[in-house]
Amino acid sequence: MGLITQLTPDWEQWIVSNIARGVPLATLIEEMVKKDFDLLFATEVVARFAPEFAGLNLSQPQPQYAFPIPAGFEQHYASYQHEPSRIAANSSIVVDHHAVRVTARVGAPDVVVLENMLTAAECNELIALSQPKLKRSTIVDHQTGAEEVMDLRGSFGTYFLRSENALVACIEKRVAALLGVPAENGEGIQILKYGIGAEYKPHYDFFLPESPGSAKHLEKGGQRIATLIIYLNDVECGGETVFPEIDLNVIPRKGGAVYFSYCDSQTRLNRMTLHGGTPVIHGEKWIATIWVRQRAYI
Ligand code: PD2
Ligand code: ZN
Repeated sequence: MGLITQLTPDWEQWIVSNIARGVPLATLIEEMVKKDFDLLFATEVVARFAPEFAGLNLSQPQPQYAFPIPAGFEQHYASYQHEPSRIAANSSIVVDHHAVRVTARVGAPDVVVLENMLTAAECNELIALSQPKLKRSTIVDHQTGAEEVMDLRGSFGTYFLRSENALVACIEKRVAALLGVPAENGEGIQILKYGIGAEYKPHYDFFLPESPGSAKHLEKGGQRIATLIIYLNDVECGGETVFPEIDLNVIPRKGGAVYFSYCDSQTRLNRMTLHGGTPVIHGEKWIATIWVRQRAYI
């Protein structure tokens, strides 16, 4: 028997009422697939009733992404100056005997999409080393600076100390050479694993100057200036890194990466770098993130 690709009124009612009850959309799709619905069809119909899902509409500016600049903090944002990208203009950049390919760029903000940042074997090894250490991810509360488990992230993560092992040291050296920034300015590599339905709602990676909780984080190494997100596997559907202000979605590709910078040399911040991770619809998503600071992060 073929998979179901038609919706009866009672199924339609079931989807609408469960969305209204707040059931995670990925759970609805999973239930439908268990009842022999075609996965893509189930994803499409759920997205039809909740179009913000599946990355379908995430590139459109959404009301919840509006983060007005609080009075008194305009100077941190308004005068942001674009500076030349840290990543060379070449299409292929050889760093430490390893060729990283550049596949796309956005000029302002400075966003660069890369291929072959890591080899497949390096991705596999990072996953294998991380798997036993995974814990529910936390997020920094901007008011208090404390790390808390929040629904905003819905992922599991772990991290490596700088130079924790030979592979980590090799990756840090490669990233430092690619960006022309000392390896000690990087925070330790963070690993995240997202299962079906897990997402990372749009946010900034820099510490908001107006948030009381930021001071504690700025003491060590200063502001974050740039992020490198490395994809450790291919994701069958979903799990894209989305930049809603510039209508850009980056598709995870094993070994590929997206780099973006958001803090100029005068510590002014670029709010166009709002970004998030769309829900994983099918498969799982593994990433390694390196956040780069203004100074040594010791
Ligand atoms: O997993 C992602 O695509 C993602 C999206 C937004 C990761 C991060 N932010 C991050 O690690 O900061
Ligand atoms: Zn982020």
